[in-house]
Amino acid sequence: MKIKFGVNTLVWVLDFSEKGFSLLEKTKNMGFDAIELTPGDEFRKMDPEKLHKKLDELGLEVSLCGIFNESNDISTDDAVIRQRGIDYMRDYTDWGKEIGARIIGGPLFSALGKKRYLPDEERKAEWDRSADSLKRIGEDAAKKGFIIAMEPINRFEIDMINTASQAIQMCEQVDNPSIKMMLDTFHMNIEDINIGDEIRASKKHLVHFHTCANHRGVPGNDHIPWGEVNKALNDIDYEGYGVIESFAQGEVAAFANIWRPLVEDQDDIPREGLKFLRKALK
Ligand SMILES: [Mn+2]
Repeated sequence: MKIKFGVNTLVWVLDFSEKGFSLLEKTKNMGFDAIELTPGDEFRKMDPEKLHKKLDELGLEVSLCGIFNESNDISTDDAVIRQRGIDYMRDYTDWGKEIGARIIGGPLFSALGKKRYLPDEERKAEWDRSADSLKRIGEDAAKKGFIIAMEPINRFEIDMINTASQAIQMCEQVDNPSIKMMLDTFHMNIEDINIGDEIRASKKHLVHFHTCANHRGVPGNDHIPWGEVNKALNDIDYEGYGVIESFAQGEVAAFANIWRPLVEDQDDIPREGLKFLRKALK
């Protein structure tokens, strides 16, 4: 399998910015093929040319991670807010293209943290509004050769797409070659019935993958069925990235409901994780 490994900057910081440029070297020195940047709105302040040059010098590939919040939620009934989300994706992909990225992953269908009881018809209306917004985002992204990878997120963090099969359903409804899906073993461990089967079922749409421990600590020192993950990714000839994602201790960790140190040294998550994943997924 031609998997390449990356690490998400959330392992160290909340919003990646120019202050975090040393993470690029650090990632390269750890032996990763790619870095996944989560800049939040900081991307607007970063010179894409400078970043692209730095990545090229290091020989590091790059992917992006994004979220929506209540101010730019593409599924809400307020057209002004939906448009803000569509504009955000246009700007983010413009910038992303300039740094040499071509994929953005994340729960890019609704606002992170939205969790409500809704009558069925309202839930369906939200879903359809999200699909319509994604069609517009996809039209723009396709022109740039960019791909949006929708990530199912567990029930405690979002109330729209929690499982692989829901993400497949959204891909099929949107029906645009630039609107695809990703999976994350941390979320799959909570929501999916059989991790291998769901990976295989996602074959047509799966373009990105987060290789996380079930507790967000070191992958391999956990109970994810990595042998089954490896078999399933090989069965579908997966060729994308495998990205380690965790959350820096302190404020960033609290954002992800992590209330205890997962490791003594935060660098152990990517360093030890990569060592394990290179043997486990191949
Ligand atoms: Mn993830």
